[in-house]
Amino acid sequence: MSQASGVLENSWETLRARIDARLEEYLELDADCPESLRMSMGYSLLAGGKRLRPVLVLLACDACGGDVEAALPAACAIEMVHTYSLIHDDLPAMDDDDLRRGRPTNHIVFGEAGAILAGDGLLTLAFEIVARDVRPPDVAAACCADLASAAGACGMVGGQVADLEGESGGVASLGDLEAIHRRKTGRLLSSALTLGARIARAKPEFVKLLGEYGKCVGLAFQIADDLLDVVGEQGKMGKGVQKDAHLGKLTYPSLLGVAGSREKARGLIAEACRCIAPLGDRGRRLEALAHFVLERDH
Ligand code: GRG
Repeated sequence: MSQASGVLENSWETLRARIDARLEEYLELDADCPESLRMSMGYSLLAGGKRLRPVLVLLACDACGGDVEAALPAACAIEMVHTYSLIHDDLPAMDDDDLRRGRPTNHIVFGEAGAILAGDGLLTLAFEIVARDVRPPDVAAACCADLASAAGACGMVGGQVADLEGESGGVASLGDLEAIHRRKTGRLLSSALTLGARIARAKPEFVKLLGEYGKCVGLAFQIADDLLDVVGEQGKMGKGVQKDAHLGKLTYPSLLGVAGSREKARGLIAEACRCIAPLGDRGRRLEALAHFVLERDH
């Protein structure tokens, strides 16, 4: 597709295969987990997806000189948190979607209670994995705090609440929109980078720089998501499109237009690349990934 995907193609597929294999292992829960719950968790978690956040964990760890194998538990954990958020976001009480990752949403198949509980199971399993499998214990504790803060009330959950409140007429400006997406999408994406850096035992200034890179890429990712809702194809996206305009949602294209949104996203990607310049050659794949976020078609 492009220069960016060329640099990434092999590593992305290889890393994704490792992530998928480990996710399957983590879902081999013991007999106390009801089969229906395991099925419902697996239905959404193992349904594909780009695996952007776990790939970022592994690339950040590698870019900081760490061992990718050691970062796999945290990579799987963040994908579980992300998948839980998608399951809950699709519920009738929230975005009320019936298509996700190219298949019927979790609540369509398992019912609302089944979907809520699958999300709860994934969220809690994520923290069990980080606490137990990330080593040494002080790094595990720092990673738990990082992930909880990104996913919680001042991060993704807070952003989701602000977004829902905005739907009833509260969101008016670009600043308001950014405040929502910085929390709803940006914090978890940024956490992927800082988790990887922490597991590599990177110096605090590098953890910070990677976190800044993540914030910029996270916002650019959201702008790309808004653009894909306008210009994307449902078949490639694996979910409904043109929904934002239909719901009258405030989005980047509705505020800045399609060209203005692309321009803003390009600026953010350039800023992200400046943040990781101190990594030199080790940061090349993160650089390529930042460009991919804007060029993606799904
Ligand atoms: C329910 C607490 C709670 C939070 C939901 C992230 C989120 C908050 C909702 C998702 C809504 C949405 C479509 C946001 C746009 C950005 C985004 C997170 C898209 C989906 O992520 P991808 O494209 O999906 O990485 P895949 O399926 O590839 O993993």
